[in-house]
Amino acid sequence: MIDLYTWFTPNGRKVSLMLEECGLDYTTHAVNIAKDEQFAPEFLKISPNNKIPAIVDNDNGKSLMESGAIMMYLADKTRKFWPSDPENKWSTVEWLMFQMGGVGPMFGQCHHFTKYNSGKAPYAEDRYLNETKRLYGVMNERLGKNGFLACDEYTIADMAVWPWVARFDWQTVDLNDFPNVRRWYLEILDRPATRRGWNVPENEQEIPMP
Ligand SMILES: N[C@@H](CCC(=O)N[C@@H](CS)C(=O)NCC(=O)O)C(=O)O
Repeated sequence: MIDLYTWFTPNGRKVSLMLEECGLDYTTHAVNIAKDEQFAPEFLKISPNNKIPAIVDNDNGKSLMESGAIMMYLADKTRKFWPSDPENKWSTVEWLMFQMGGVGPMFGQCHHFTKYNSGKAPYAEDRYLNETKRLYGVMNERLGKNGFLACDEYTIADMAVWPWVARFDWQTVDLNDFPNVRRWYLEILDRPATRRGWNVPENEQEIPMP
C-alpha cells in the first residue's frame, strides 16, 4: 500500500496516472496547496521542499518527494513503463529529464505569466510562451518519428509530460499547430488509467479536448 500526497496539478497527476496504470493499491491524501497545506510540519517530514507530489511506500517505509524520482521508483518497483533494454531504458530517462528540466519549469512559468498575470510582465510572458512553443516543437518532431516520447512504448516519460500538455489552453497553445503532439495527447487521453488518474484527488476539472 502506498500513501500518495497530492493535488490536482500536472506534477501531482503524473504520479496518479502511474499508480493507476500499475494497478497499485494507494491511499490519496489531498494537500491543498491553495490553502498552504504543503507547509504543514507533518507533510514537511515527507516532502522537505514543501511541494506535492510525495509518496510513502508502506511495504518498506521509504518516502520520496520529486515527481521524477517517484516515477522511477514506481517503475523500478513494478518493472512497468520503463523498458529494460539499454537503448530504450536511457531514452526513457532522457525524456523524463526533458520533462523535469524543461517542460515542467517552463510551462509552469508560462502558466504563471500568461494565464494568471497576463499584462503585468510582457517580457516574461513572451519569453516563457516562446520557450513553451519551442518545447512543443521539439516534442512534435520527436513524436513524428516515434509512437511515444522515449520509444514506441508508453513510458513514465510520457506520463510525466502528458499532464503538462493537458494545460495547452492555459498556455494559449493550439494543439492543431503540433499535430504529432495532438495525436499522442489524444491516444493517452483514451487510456482508462489516464481518466482515473486525472481525477485524483477527486475534482471537477474536465480533461481538455483540443
Ligand atoms: N520538481 C517538483 C515540482 C513540484 C511542484 O512544483 N509542485 C507544486 C504543485 S504542481 C507545489 O507543490 N507547489 C506548492 C508550493 O510551491 O508551495 C516535482 O516535480 O515534484
